[in-house]
Amino acid sequence: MSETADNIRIGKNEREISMLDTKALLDSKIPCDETGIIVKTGICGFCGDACPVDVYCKDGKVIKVEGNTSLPGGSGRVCVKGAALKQALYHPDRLKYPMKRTGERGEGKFERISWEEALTTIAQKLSETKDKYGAKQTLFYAGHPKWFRPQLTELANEYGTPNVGTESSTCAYSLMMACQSVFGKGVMMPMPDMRRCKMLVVWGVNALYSNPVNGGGALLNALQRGIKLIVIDPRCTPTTEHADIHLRPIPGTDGALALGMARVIITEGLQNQEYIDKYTIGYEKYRDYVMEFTPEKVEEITGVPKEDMMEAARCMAANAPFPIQLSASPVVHNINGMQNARAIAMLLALTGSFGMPGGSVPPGPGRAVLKDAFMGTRKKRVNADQDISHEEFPAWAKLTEHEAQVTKIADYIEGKGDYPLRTVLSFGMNHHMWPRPDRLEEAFKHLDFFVNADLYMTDTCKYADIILPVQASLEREQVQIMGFDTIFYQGHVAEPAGESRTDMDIITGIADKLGVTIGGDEPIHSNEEYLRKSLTTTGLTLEEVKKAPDGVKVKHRMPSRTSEEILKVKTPSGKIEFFSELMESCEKEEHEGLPVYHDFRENLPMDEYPLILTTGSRKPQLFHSRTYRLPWLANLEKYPVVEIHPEDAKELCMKDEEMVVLVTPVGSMELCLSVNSSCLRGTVNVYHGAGEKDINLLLDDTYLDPVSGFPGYKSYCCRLEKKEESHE
Ligand SMILES: Nc1nc2c(c(=O)[nH]1)N[C@H]1C(S)=C(S)[C@@H](COP(=O)(O)OP(=O)(O)OC[C@H]3O[C@@H](n4cnc5c(=O)[nH]c(N)nc54)[C@H](O)[C@@H]3O)O[C@H]1N2
Ligand SMILES: Nc1nc2c(c(=O)[nH]1)N[C@H]1C(S)=C(S)[C@@H](COP(=O)(O)OP(=O)(O)OC[C@H]3O[C@@H](n4cnc5c(=O)[nH]c(N)nc54)[C@H](O)[C@@H]3O)O[C@H]1N2
Ligand code: SF4
Ligand SMILES: [Mo]
Repeated sequence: MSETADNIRIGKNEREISMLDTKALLDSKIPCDETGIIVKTGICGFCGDACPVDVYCKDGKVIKVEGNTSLPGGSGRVCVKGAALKQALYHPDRLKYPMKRTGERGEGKFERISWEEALTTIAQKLSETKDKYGAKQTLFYAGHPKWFRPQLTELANEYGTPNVGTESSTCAYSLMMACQSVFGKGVMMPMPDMRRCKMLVVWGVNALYSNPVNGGGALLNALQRGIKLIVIDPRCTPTTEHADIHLRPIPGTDGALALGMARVIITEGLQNQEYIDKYTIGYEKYRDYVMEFTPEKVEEITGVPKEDMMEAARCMAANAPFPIQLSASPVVHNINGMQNARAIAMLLALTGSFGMPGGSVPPGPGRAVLKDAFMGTRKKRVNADQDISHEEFPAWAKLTEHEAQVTKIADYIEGKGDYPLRTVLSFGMNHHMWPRPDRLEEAFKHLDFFVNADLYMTDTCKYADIILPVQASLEREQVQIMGFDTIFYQGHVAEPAGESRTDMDIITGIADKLGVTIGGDEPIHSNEEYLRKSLTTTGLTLEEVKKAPDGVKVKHRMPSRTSEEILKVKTPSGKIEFFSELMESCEKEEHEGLPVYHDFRENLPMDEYPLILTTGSRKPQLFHSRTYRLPWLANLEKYPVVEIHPEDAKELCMKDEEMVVLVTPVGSMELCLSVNSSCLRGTVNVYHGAGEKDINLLLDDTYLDPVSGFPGYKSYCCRLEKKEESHE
C-alpha cells in the first residue's frame, strides 16, 4: 500500500486485481489505478463521536465509507449512520449557497445571495438590535454540533450578550450540575475507570446503540475481561443482555431507587465509613433522609422487586470501588432528574468509589490537548448574571457558568422572560428538539432577525431570514486528537458542497464585519488560523501535521492525578457534599440541599392518561432530526412507531402494526403500534425529532425540572386509543 500526503491510500494486491475486469473492479469498488478509486482517511463526525473512517472516492465523489484501522481509535468499525454518510453528503436538501428569505416565515421561499451580502446584513442587523435594545436581546445558539462553541462564546462576548444557549439546555448539563454539586467544580461527569473496574453499573445508558463504536467497544472490552455488570434501564436493550443484574425501574423513579440502595448499604453497615469521614460532609442528614426509603416503599415507587434492588445494592458495596456509567440524557430527562442524578452520584461517595482506581474518575487527564478546542475549553461569558434564565434557574446559574438555560426559548422570544429575545444567530438549530415545537414556530414569527447555519434546508431554516450553508465533517479541514496522543489533520476528503463554509469561517467572518476580533491574545480570522492556534499546545505546525497521513504522536499534556489530588474537591466546603449548601442557598422550591425525591406522577392526570410516555430512547439508525431524510436509515423501520409491551397491547385489544391514536394532555397523534417485548409494562416509547409526526408536539413545555429546566422527555403520561374509537 502506498501512501501520499492528504491522507490518500492507493493500492491492493495487484495480482488479484489483474484477474478481474474493470467493470467488476468498479462494481466491487476496488481502489486501484484501473478504477481510479482512491481511499482517504477522514473523520465521520456525523454524531460527534469523531470515528476515523476510510472514505472511498472516485472522480472527487465519495462512493463508500468503511471503518478505519490505521489511526489510534480506529477499530475498523462504523455504525449504520457512518455507513450512510454518502447519502448525507449528497442529499438534495444540502444547502449550497447563502440565501435570504423572500416568502413568509415558515413558507420556505428563499433566494440566493452572496456571502458578502449575507455577512454584511447579519452584522448590520446584530448592530441594530444592540443599538436599539441592548446586546442581551440577541441569542447566540448552537444545536448538537459542538466543536466551534468556545469561539461562538467569544463572539458573543465581543458583541456583548450573555445569552449563549445550546442544545445542552436538554442534554448533559443537568447531570453536570448534579455531579458538580456533589463532587465540586470541574467534575462534570465522572467517567468509569473501564480498564480497572471489577464491576460496572450502567445507569440508563445504552452505548451499544448511542455510542456504538467507542463506548460500545469499551463496554465489550471490559466484559471480555470478565467484569460483573449491573444495568438499570426500564427496557431490554443489547446492553441489558449482558447484565448480571438488570433492574427495570419505572422511568423517572431513579432517585427513589438510588436512595433505597443507599438505605440497604447503610443499614447493613456496608458503607465506606473511613472515606465518608475523611472526604465528605452532610452524611448524617443524608443517612437520616434515606431511612425513609424502605425496600417496600422503593418497590412501590419504582416497580423494582425489593429483593433485586437489595441484591444490586449489596453487589455494589461488595465490589467497591466501582464505577457508575451515567448518561447525558435519560435520568435527567425527568422532572426530578437533577436530584435523581445527585442521589445516584452519592452512591459513589457512600461506597468510596469516587476518585479511586477502578471507580469513577473525573475525565480529562492523560489526554493530549488542543488549544481552545471544545473538549476541555469552556469560555466564560460577559455579564453572565444578566442572562435570560439567571433568575428562573438559580442552580443552573451557579453551576453552569458557560451558557444560559434556553429550554423556554419560545417564552423568551415572546417576551415572557425578563426581557424579549429579538434576534437569534444560530448554528444548527432544530426546533423539533424542544417540547411544543409548534409554539416555537409561532414565536419565530415575532423575531426581528433570525439566522441559521446548517448543512440542510431544515424545518427550522424555513423560519430564518438568512440561512448559511456549512461544511460537513468530511468536507472541512480539521485537526483532531485520535486516541489519546495522536494529532491528525484531515483535509477536504469530500469536496465542500457548493459555496458552503466551515462554522468557524462563518463566526470569524461575522466578527470581521462587526469590527471585532475573537481569540484574545492570539486572534483568529479564519478556520485555518483556528487550526494553527489549536496546535500551539502540541508544538506542531499545520504543515507538519498535513504531511502525516497517520497522524503525529505528541506528549500527553494533562498529567494523570492521584486519588488524593482528585479528592481535593472544589465544592463550597472543600469536601464531597451529601448535603449541598449551594443548592439550599438558591432558596427556591425543589432546590433542596438533600437529593430529595419528588414523584412525577403526583401532578399528572394519571387516571385519564395511565401509560407512561418515554420519548427518544436511542435507536442505532436514528439521530434526532438528522437521519429521517436518509433513505438507507429511514427505511430500516416503519416510522413513526409507538412501542408497547405485548401484555399492554393485549389489554387494549391492539395489534402489531395497527394505526392507533396516542393522546396526551396536550394533544393527539396517529402512530403505528409496534408490539415489542423489550418495553417495560405500562410504559410506551416513541422516538423524537421527525417533522410532521413529532412526538414533542404532544409534550407540555411547562413540564420541566424546576432545578435544571430539562424537559420530562422520559416520563410524561398518555393513553392509547383505537383509531376508529378516538374522539380526540
Ligand atoms: N443512534 C443515536 N445515537 C445517539 C443519539 C441519537 O439520537 N441516536 N443521541 C446522542 C445524544 S444527544 C445523547 S444525549 C446520547 C444518549 O445516550 P444514551 O443515554 O445511551 O441513550 P438512550 O437510549 O437515550 O438512553 C439509554 C437507556 O436509558 C433508558 N431509560 C429511559 N428512561 C430512563 C429512566 O428514566 N431511567 C433509567 N435508568 N433509564 C432510562 C432507555 O430505555 C435506554 O435504553 O446518545 C447519543 N447517541
Ligand atoms: N422528545 C425528546 N426530545 C429530545 C430528546 C429526547 O430524548 N426526547 N433528546 C434531547 C437531546 S439529549 C438532545 S442532545 C437534543 C438534540 O437536538 P438537536 O441539537 O436539535 O439535534 P439534531 O437533530 O442533531 O440537530 C442539529 C442540527 O444541526 C445540524 N448540524 C449538524 N452538524 C452541523 C455542523 O457541523 N454545523 C452546523 N452549523 N450545523 C450542523 C443538523 O443538520 C441539524 O439540523 O434533542 C433533545 N430532544
Ligand atoms: S458512531 Fe457512527 S455516526 Fe458517530 S462518528 Fe462513529 S461512525 Fe459516525
Ligand atoms: Mo443529547
